[in-house]
Amino acid sequence: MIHNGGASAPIERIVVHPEVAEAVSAGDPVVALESTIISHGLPRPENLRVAREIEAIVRSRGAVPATIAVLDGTVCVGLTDQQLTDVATRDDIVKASVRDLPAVVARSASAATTVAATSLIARNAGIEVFATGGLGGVHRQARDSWDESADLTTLGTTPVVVVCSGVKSILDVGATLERLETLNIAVLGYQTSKFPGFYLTDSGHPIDWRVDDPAEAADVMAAREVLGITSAIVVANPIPMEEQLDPDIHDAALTEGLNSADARGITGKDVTPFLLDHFHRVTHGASLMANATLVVRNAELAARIASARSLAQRS
Ligand code: PSU
Ligand code: MN
Repeated sequence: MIHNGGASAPIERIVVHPEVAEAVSAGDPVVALESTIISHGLPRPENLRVAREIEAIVRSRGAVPATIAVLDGTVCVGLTDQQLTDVATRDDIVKASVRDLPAVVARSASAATTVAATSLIARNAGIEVFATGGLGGVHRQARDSWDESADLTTLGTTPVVVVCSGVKSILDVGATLERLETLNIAVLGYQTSKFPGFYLTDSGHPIDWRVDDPAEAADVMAAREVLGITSAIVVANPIPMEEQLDPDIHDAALTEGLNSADARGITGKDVTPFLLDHFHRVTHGASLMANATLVVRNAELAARIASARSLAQRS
């Protein structure tokens, strides 16, 4: 808690929703959820519908959802429905990675948190399991642009489990897998030995480790703790083949999107939202449907892993 200039009422800088705080202290399952996918990853009005659906599926699997965002300078861990609506509809929500958080809070601004910022805040609040769509990673022109998401370096030092459908297919997937190795971030395929390709079931890259149920993922979490390892574990959960985006449509949209980003001089943190928006427009909603499907499925699996972990810690 920080006092506002000494004179006026104190401002809470971090507020954990009471339901989340209670679950964390009781050792009950909690799943952290990111907010950039709501504000910058999905178009309105579907973004709010999907955000609510993600929370609902976490609850239906017996875990408490904790969507994380910064509203008017307060870091909120677990949102009310009004706050979730604010993230989805307000025009003043910026995209915040870890480095942006201090400025956002100090200015009393509002922000959606990326995978990096969400995992850091979640871990500080005692939440171990986190669900998203696809991680950030190494961009295709990184050799020249040096554009690599802070999701990677943050996960290298943050002991969470991130359930995702691999990394966004707009990225250089092979290079990102190499960086995950360098940063000591474990990658476990969920019922697969192939690294998922976000909108696509298979990115074409193999992975070394596979788990077949939530209890196996919880075993790996327990072993990580015993070993004193403090990097993240990625649980890669592919979208089912029947629900993936048509690979030809995907490849055409990607080529066009990368050219268009280049032609317009889109750089830095605008690249990812620009490319995702491009996909949603040119595929006439097919990529949106795939994105919504995979993120809801990831939230469901995260809730099951959080439950398995909670059970294992009690026995
Ligand atoms: N996954 C999605 N949609 C998204 C993102 C991930 O399905 O919008 C967001 C995440 O918040 C991720 C961010 O952390 O994109 C990565 O952005 P950048 O490449 O600028 O680090
Ligand atoms: Mn970037």
